[in-house]
Amino acid sequence: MDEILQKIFQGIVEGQQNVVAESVGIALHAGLSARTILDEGMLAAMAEVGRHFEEGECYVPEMLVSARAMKAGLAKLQPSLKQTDVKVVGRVAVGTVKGDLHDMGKNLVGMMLEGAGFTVKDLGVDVTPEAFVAAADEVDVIGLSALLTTTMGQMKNTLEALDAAGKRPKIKVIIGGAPVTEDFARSIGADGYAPDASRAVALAKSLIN
Ligand code: B12
Repeated sequence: MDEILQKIFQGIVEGQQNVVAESVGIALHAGLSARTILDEGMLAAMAEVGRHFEEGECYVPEMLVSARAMKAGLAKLQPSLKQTDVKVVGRVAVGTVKGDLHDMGKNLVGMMLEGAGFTVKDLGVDVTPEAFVAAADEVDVIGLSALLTTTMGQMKNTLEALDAAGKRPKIKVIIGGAPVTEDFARSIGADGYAPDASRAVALAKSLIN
């Protein structure tokens, strides 16, 4: 792996915010693409942190400092993920479902959608089905994120709340997050699933055209 990508990777694993922010700047300056930095440096590092946690080699506080370091890197990367002069192609509300506090996947999806010309309303984390329903009139697509197997059920609850409030089929609902699958999306009646942020953009575009 490129030396600077290795530094970003290690910086996230070790939770060194300044090292990560600085190294992302250096990598961009050296001409590495935002996508390479994101995929090979940052997302690979978060996956590694997840593996360490699963194997009992790190705990929640370490995951949190890694998450902060990742966010510092994302802030540096954000302008490069956005294209210039893109027209508004649609409106999306994104949020992490009730009971779930993981926000980086949701943030990344929001950033990439914005970069592709969508207007994005970020509803935050721990979002109740009622809050998604309240946002439904202002957008074309709602994006639900869940990182825990225990909160995936809230996606179904949110879809049911949107149905009960008569917001569908006008609103398209897309879902994602590490434990979520295409089959799960189909089983709860979501309009689509994407495994990552760039495919989330393609999916949102395909649903509003
Ligand atoms: C960082 C982290 C945390 C941080 C979160 C900080 C933050 N601000 O987000 C903190 C420390 C708070 C945390 C807490 C917990 N965590 Co945690 N966490 C992680 C970790 C290491 C990384 C997650 C991450 O940010 N990944 C990077 C992002 C960019 O990827 P992503 O979220 O998958 O998003 C991408 C796609 O999924 C997709 N996507 C995401 N959302 C959406 C939405 C739409 C609409 C679409 C289309 C696509 C899409 O696109 C994104 C970009 O490509 C994961 C491990 C892992 N491998 O996922 C564990 C992990 C998710 N956590 C886990 C656990 C168990 C917990 C805790 C319960 C631990 C505890 N005992 O307290 C708590 C739960 C707190 C809560 N109520 O939410 C487990 C979940 C196990 C399970 N099967 O349910 C994991 C898998 C770790 C593990 N291997 O055991 N965690």
